[in-house]
Amino acid sequence: MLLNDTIAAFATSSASGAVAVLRLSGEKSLEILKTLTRKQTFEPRKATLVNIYDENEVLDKALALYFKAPNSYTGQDIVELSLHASPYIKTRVLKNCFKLGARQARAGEFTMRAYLNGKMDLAQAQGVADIIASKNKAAHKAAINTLEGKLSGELKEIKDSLMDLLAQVEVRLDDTDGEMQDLPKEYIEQILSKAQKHITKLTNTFSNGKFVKEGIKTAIIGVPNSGKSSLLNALLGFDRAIVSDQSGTTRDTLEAEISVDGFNLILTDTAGIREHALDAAEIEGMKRSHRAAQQADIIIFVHALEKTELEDKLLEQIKETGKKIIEVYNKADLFKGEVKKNAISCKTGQGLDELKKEIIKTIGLENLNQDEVIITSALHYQALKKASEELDNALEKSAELDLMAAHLRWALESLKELIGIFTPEDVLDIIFSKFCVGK
Ligand SMILES: Nc1nc2c(ncn2[C@@H]2O[C@H](COP(=O)(O)OP(=O)(O)OP(=O)(O)O)[C@@H](O)[C@H]2O)c(=O)[nH]1
Ligand SMILES: [Mg+2]
Repeated sequence: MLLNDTIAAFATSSASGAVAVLRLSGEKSLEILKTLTRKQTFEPRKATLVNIYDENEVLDKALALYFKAPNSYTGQDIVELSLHASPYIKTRVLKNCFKLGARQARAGEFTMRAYLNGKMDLAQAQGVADIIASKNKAAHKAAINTLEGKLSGELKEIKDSLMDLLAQVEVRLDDTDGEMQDLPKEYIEQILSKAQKHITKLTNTFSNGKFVKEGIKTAIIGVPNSGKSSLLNALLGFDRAIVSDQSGTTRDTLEAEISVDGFNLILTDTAGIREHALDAAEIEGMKRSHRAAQQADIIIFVHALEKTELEDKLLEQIKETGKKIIEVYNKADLFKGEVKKNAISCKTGQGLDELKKEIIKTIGLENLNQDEVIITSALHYQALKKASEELDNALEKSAELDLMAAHLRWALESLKELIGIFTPEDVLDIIFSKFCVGK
């Protein structure tokens, strides 16, 4: 990991737009800016309108911003150029930066530098990636909390209490003359249990965190013609899937996303499942329906108007997946007489708002406190789980000080890895490669 070279990349997407922001970080940034603009002085943090030159030609009129180290995102000298977003201008300016000694930044390299220079810890760096990726209110809130250091704060609190305990244990292990007073077993256990509880509180949020970050996979399953595609369309608010009165209309699975109460639902419409398929394509379609059910977080089982033996059989099969299932009775507009529970009509929209609420409730997100820290990263979850296991071991050995200390050290290592005090380089690479280039 070279911190010394100067890196360059566009921080804005390559899709069309009016402005493209080119970002440089490293020692040569200011020199490169001066050469590109033929201007000798730049006041830090002050936007300046400049000409960008290439050979003797004015290539663009741009806005230049210079951040002087260490007061920048990466902690190094940073230059940001807002260029006109012509692919032609962008390529020429970037090439010139390379000619002047910069190199292409790798994915996440700016944030990695920010982390390595102590501008943020690893948990916060993850927050940066999450906030860029956030597609809905809940994911955004969780990312902001992480970015602002709420998760880091909680981790630090746990870490500090355990470090303190470890220090007290270690002096006693070194004290071969037995001059120090023993640490009461209850005291050790109390500290370990408290940390353990705190970690468990965090890991418990991960089941929800996954839904917050990735959305809730919702498969729509049922026999042919029950109105699955109609339901997808009705929830989406437009005609995405083909609907017809013929059985076996849908063959391929079809995905569409909607937002409910700030959460993302990833809806999958599937082929109706029946015993005798018309052709090979329908057989393959039905296979995919079963697969969609297997992969879903929750299943909406759409009952047909007439309950048949086949339908009962299918429902039993679907129940075997062990997934959460919401049964709905579609075409309520055609029902006469008593109103069934979970009656919906894709035609009139009856019951659809209730269905959306039911999904959020069944998944367990209804009472999610979005102000609290939520673990959304699998890496964070694994590190916390490992720390938790080691604390369990430490608690078990609380009477044997040296063994207890060993487990405590391992628990601390996991926590430190999470915050990034002690993180192997390959792990860093994995984390930062998930970023976009230019961040
Ligand atoms: N009256 C009424 N008709 C509906 C309703 N929902 C769907 N239909 C009709 O039911 C028929 C089947 O609808 P689809 O949405 O294609 O059913 P599907 O479950 O996707 O069917 P396959 O793709 O063949 O498995 C169509 O003629 C729809 O217009 C409803 O709420 N009320
Ligand atoms: Mg269909």
